[in-house]
Amino acid sequence: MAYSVPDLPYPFDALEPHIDAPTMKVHHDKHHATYVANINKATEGKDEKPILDLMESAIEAGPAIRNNGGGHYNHAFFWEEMAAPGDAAKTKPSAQLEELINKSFGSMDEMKAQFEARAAPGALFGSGWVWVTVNKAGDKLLLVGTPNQDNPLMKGAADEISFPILGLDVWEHAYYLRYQNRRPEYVSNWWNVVNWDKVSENCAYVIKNHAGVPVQG
Ligand code: MN3
Repeated sequence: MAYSVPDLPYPFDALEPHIDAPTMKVHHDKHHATYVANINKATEGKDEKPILDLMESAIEAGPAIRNNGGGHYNHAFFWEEMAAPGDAAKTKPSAQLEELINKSFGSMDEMKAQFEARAAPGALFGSGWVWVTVNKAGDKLLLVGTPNQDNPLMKGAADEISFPILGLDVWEHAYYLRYQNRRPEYVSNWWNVVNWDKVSENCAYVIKNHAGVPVQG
């Protein structure tokens, strides 16, 4: 079974005006598809485990698995955590997630402010991702920035392995058509399309299973 690009759970234009349809189309159909084609090449003839299972040892497995396996996992995860602005606005953090946010950051507003600071070009130079993760003990949220297509599930990508519940792609291809160099504006607008029901589900999953969230494809 080869890896595949999962369908978006909404139309390409669903996230307008915060993320534009042409960006979504090229991001999903070209960028994500290229990672999938390349991870299939890198794992050809081998047993293709769920992509999640490749993450922990991806860095020691070498650049083909690290970059393309990470690229596939990260994008499959990213599509699922968003929803059309009207739908996203109806979602909210679960009691469990809200408690962890308050305990770890003080408040949702403070978490968002710290996230935006972490995603700023001065803090995360070049291409990468910013994540909200649950620590290994399952009792605290962390903010983690990773370069390129690394993620916090990979041993060696950050100080400690932790489990993403929310992640933002801050590669230029994720925002340049609409925002050009204005990455901070992309980041602050993106909150309007975050599906907190899905983030809450991710949070419950990682706390229950002490493992990363499985993805489609
Ligand atoms: Mn991307």
